[in-house]
Amino acid sequence: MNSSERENIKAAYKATFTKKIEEVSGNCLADASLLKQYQALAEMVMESITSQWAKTNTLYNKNESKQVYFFSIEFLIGRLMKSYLSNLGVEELVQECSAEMGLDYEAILAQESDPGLGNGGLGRLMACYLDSSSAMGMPAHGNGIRYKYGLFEQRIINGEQIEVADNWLKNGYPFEIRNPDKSVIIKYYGQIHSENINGNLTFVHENYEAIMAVPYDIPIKGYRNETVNSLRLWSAEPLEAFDLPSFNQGHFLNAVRHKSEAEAISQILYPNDNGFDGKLLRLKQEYFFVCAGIKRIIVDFKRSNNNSMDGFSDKICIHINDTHPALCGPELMRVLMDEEGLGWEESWKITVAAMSFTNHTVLPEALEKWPVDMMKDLLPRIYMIIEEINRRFLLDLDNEFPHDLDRNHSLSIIRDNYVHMASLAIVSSHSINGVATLHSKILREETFNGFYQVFPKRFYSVTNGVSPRRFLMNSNPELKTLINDSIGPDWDHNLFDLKKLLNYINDPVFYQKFDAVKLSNKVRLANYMARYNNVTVDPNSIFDIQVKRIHEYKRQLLNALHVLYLYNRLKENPNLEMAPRTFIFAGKAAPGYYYAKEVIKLITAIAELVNNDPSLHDKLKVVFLANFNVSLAEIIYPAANISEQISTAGKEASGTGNMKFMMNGAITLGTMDGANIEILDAVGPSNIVSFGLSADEVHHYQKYGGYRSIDIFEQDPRIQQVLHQLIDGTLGYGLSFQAIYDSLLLYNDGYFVLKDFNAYADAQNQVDHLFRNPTIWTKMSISNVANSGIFSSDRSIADYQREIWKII
Ligand code: 26W
Repeated sequence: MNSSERENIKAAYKATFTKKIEEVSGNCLADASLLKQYQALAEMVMESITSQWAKTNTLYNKNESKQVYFFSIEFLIGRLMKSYLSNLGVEELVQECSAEMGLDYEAILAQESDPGLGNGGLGRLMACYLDSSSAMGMPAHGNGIRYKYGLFEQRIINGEQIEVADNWLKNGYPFEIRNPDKSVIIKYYGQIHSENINGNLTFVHENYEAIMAVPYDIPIKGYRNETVNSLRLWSAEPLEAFDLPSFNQGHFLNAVRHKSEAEAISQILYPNDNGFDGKLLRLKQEYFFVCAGIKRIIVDFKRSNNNSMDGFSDKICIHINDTHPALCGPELMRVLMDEEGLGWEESWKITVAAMSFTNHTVLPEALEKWPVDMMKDLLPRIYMIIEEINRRFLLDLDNEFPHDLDRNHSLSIIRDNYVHMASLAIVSSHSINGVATLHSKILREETFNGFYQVFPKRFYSVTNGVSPRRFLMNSNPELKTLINDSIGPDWDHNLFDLKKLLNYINDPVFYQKFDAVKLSNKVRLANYMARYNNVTVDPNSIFDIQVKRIHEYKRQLLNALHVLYLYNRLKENPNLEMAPRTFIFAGKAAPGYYYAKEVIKLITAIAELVNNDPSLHDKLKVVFLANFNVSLAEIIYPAANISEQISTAGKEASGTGNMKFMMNGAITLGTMDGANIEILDAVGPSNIVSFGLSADEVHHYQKYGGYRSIDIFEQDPRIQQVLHQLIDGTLGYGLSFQAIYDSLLLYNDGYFVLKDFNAYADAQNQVDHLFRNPTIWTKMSISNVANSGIFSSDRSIADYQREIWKII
């Protein structure tokens, strides 16, 4: 495009935008609020996407290519405007025009609410996979729930977490289209009768309670290509809003009761990450989006397939993201048999061929199991089908391993009066995979070993990945520009090309530019902390960052105890030689997770102690940033020097924050857990700092005993001092962290915090030494960016295509 063409386009953009402002606000541009400016821009974006969207759908409706559907109870998509603009290739243009019109581009973008429709890793992974599928021109769609309230907003008041409802829809949401014509009726409760109709045994569902699932579709626009896939989120509504007879009889509350009961199903996201609580409403949610999603897939498939189900599993992949959508198996069976009239054998073949399952956690407390009575009551036909799936599976088992009662019992989908959802997912899928090499190994050898012996060929591994567009190009534009200027722009289509940066690994000029980018990102975060936390930090200090959900296994406690230890060292020796450090934490605790909330309190108490002690001469600062979400994450990762990935080995399935940090040049300080192991493989041992027990060692202690935390306590005066400080008033008058203290000593430190303390302190010391040699540090940092290509979610999607969905 030459410059006069560009000027024409800019003039057209400005005119359209000005007109749009009038349309959405009834005001002229000069009087339009930021919110209206954002809404006008959003409408323009939707207008430029929808025709491509329609074209993509027409193509898909021809039924030529295989379609993947991600069923997930969470999609943590984050703000979309920047992605849309950049994927359309118009971001610079919009930025320039905004500036010329005197508008604040960043402030306009900040008007968008951040849809928190997920808790953490699992939900964010789905968003990255949708982003990558579209970028790669692959037909893949999301199917989930349109929660009216997403994950709570976290405020920190007096050092404690306070939860506030997340009303993300309060100003409307411009990127969704409501499609009531595609609604699906969902049936709960009631009884099942079998009838003989024309010689066929037919199941009839009676006296059920029906509600309506209404889809809202969000376009997922590919990066600079023609593909626009869909994220379909279902909202629950009553069949009829108002019960007129009740109203007329004066029963006003009754008249609307049904409405609020129906709406309750998509009202709120359960705020638990890695912890199962078997609430009826959650089971309703799970069936809700499964039933609605499967129905639409079948309707669309048949319409483009001469009204026949032939070839269904050659054209449709139903991918279940952890066990929350595991009812896809029995639901597909139900539709195939009861509605499409197929027999069991044929339906089962289709179901297993269509379904694949990814597991995301090995924590036993997260594995879903539903009480038989609850399932039977709420979903009578589904329960019948699960019983039959199980009966046939146990028969097969008995043929293969005769009289092996223990095995039969431990693999039974229904056992001890519960329906075990992982077992259901495994039996009804053709593939099961973990999310990192170590995690997949643990699934095969421990968690699902029994199933592995029965179905060895069903087990795969696909290491997670993250979107390089969201977590590098869009959130770290200065680094993007530096990379473009150095190796050219083509790495945007193949992140492995970042390896070309290794050509600069000894180039002092490049070092300077690279360091300047990091510093600029740190200044941005420092400004944020000054504004929201009222803490002044030195942007030249080491930004040592741990951001993720607060959980015992993630061991924020290990980090916090070490900060306290460092504080003690500095108090003892104010001249201690060390690079100044800023320890930054962020993350939400599940509202009912007392212990995790105590950890937040502990961190904020340590921050209070450390930040207000002038004798430390600003060598140490501690900040807890409230309300960690995708938008905040985008500011944090680019500013990090150290990425804390310190879970008890064997517990973190993969981790994806670790990859986002690495892509932005942070050095991983980590245990040999999850994808940290693969980060080590990618960067080499000299570009990572690792420490601590291995997963095998942890496993050994857990199985055979032999670890006594009290022994470590007794032998190590540093640990004694730090643990006493938890309860002796050091951390604030009247503040005592007795529960944490007890977990470490009385209950033998289940997550090996004290066991790993020494190794962690040594590793932190090593970090200090490395950082004080800027040449070595910058080299390490560049190596991390250069070798992060393998952690692009484009690579993960390519792996799924090849191994799991067998596309191309
Ligand atoms: C039923 C309660 C519940 C809710 C969410 C149980 C389990 C979950 C998820 C499976 C937990 C989760 O988010 N797991 C994370 O998944 C990421 C993506 O694969 C991994 O990177 C993280 O290591 C894993 O903790």
